[in-house]
Amino acid sequence: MSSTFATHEFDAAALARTMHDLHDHGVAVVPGVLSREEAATGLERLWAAAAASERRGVSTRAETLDPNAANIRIWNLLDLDPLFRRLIEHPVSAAIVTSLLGADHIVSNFTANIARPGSESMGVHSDQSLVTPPPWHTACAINIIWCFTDVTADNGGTLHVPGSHRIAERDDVPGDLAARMVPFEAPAGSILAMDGRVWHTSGRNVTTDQDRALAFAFLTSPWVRPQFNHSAALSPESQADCSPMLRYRLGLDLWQNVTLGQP
Ligand SMILES: O=C(O)CCC(=O)C(=O)O
Repeated sequence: MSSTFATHEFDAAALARTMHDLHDHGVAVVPGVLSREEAATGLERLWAAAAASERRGVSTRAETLDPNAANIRIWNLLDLDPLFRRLIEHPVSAAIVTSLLGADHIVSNFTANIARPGSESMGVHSDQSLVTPPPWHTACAINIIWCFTDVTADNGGTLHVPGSHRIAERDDVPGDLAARMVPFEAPAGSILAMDGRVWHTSGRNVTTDQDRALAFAFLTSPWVRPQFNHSAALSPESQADCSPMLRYRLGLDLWQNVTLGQP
């Protein structure tokens, strides 16, 4: 994949449909944001990033998150490959996130989870509940989930509870959340936009021969503290490669009190 992507047809009507789904269900799938070839290249680069992370001494095994070693976690995508710096600024993603959170949204982190055969579900959570206290009446976080492989119920499609973005307090989380979960399914090249308030978990990969590779761009309102310290995480070379808008979203400049143009 080059640093630019094949043009994707995402007009005002497609954005309106996506925002309608996000509003009603808390999730929206947009197929074909990347071509299948671009997704395949993205998958190669993801594996290369995993190897580079291990070489740096940053383990791709998250023992506190995943029940076994079949999940490969890649934490610092934005520093590991320029492809991911381009992807986080993809116009389809930017249009959706700007519609939900506003033009001044920021990047909390961008990580990947490759669920290999035999992987099991992690704990159920909502991402917004990890970065802000309740009540969660409005969205201040969103995940743009990039599919580098086909994603199915069997290969570990993210399990989520449609409509759970309306849960405002921890006490309102239903006891039978697990029973209400449905898998997210989409062809390689799609994105899943998931409101940060949706309760979800990784699916179990019950196949014997299919990897499920997803990258999670987690974006928030500007007043939410990012989960990653991008100034520390990005090398000077990676920082120099960021556009002015990406520098703003990553908090790389000394002074944040800027007037933003529209992304
Ligand atoms: O891999 C998945 O399907 C979900 C991952 C997730 O929710 C997380 O890492 O917080």
